[in-house]
Amino acid sequence: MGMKEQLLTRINDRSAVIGVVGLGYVGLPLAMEFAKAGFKVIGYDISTRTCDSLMKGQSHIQDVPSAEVAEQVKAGRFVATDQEGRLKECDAISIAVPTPLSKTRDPDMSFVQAATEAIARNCHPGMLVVLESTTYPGTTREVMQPRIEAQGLKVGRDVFLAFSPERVDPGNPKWHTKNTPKVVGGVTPECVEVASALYGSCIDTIVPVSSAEAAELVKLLENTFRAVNIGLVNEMAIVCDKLGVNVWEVIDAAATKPFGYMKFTPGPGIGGHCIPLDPHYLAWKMRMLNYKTRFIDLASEINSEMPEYVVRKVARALNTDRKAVNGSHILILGIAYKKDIDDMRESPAFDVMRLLEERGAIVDYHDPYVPRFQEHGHSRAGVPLTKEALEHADAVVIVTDHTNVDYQFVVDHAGLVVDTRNTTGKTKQSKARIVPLSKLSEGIPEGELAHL
Ligand code: SAJ
Repeated sequence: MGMKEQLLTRINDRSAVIGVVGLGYVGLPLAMEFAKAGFKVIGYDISTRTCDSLMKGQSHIQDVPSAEVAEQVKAGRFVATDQEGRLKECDAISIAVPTPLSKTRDPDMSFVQAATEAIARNCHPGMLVVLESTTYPGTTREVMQPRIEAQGLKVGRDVFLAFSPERVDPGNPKWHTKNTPKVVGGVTPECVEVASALYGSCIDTIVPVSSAEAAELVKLLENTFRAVNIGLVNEMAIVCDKLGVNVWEVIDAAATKPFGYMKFTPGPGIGGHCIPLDPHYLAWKMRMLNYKTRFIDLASEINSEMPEYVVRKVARALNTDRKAVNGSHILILGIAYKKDIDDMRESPAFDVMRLLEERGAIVDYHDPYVPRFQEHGHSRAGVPLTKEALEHADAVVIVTDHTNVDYQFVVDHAGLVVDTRNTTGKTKQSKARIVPLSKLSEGIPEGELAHL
């Protein structure tokens, strides 16, 4: 029986040992799905603290309940370790490590390279390796394959190598690792077959594609699609501002089209570990091939200008009250990168706060999901959302629209609210002067406009 048949048998009878490298928002949910499917799972992470807390049954990932971790640890189906030598015991390994951008917005492949080295030092005949981290097309074949074959193992015969993009949407109440279709592309057809069998053991829908490059590009298309369309609606917000039109009304009306349209909403910029970064992996690869990906570059330009656009709106709104930004007290509502999560990575709120402080504003923030964060080596705490805090602020700026904030309370006690997310569109007329993202007006309460 060949290596492929042996591995398929061990996957089918659940005797295969599965490794997951990187126990973050992608790796930990995946490890739990493999464990729940009946496999023994070895989670490898370089953070000893993460491994220790997981072994105590504590989850650091919002979408993974601690009870689930504790159950799998207790059942002996999941172990978290910072010892890379444990990877030797694995028949299949999924890599879910970060792929950030460097300061010059070039791919930072250091985590993928470190994981590849750890696996190369511990791989053996019959092993399947799957890269899940978002990366430029060609990584699996150009970076991982040579390193593994340098161990004297032939990909497609002795070992199997595939790419399968992660599609985790943190905080999504409906779509999880198990029910989100899983694209799988391999370096050879045998690699696709084995990787599809592995993921098919615990994920409802498998979508095999013909190559690792195709799978790498699927992910980049998905997230470039988002970045470009968010850039489009952000530009539409600026267009509506200049025309004095409510961009939210335009978008909501356009969204009634039952075909050929998909709703995106403007905001103060884009954050997260996917959308602002992933498209630049493709742009970088294409630059190496002397091609300029203009859509990606333009979307990035517009999206990264939005914090400045918001700060200009705040300055104009304060000016209407004969106030300068300099010396004004400004309360930012919501600093996570999107609503109802605690993740702040790449959040545009930090750009808005920085730009306001550079102009001399005294900035506080309130975010029920982010009570404090580390800034320049020291801890910065949010303030409670009280009547006094709202009355004290010269301007309140809604940057992230968490559902659990009482926006009626905000508009009842604040004097000026700059709303970048249209959360006040549903509040009753109140004391506050509300300035929306696109200039409907800068002074007339929304309710009175209906008669103009
Ligand atoms: N944003 C807008 N307008 C929109 C949508 C998003 O301004 O219409 C902003 C958000 O506020 C946020 C950023 O863009 O700052 C990213 O938002 P996102 O909804 O894309 O959320 P992410 O970053 O969590 O994206 C993830 C992605 N998942 C992966 O890449 C694995 C993405 O592919 C998902 O489609 C997305 O979740 C989702 O569906 O929400």
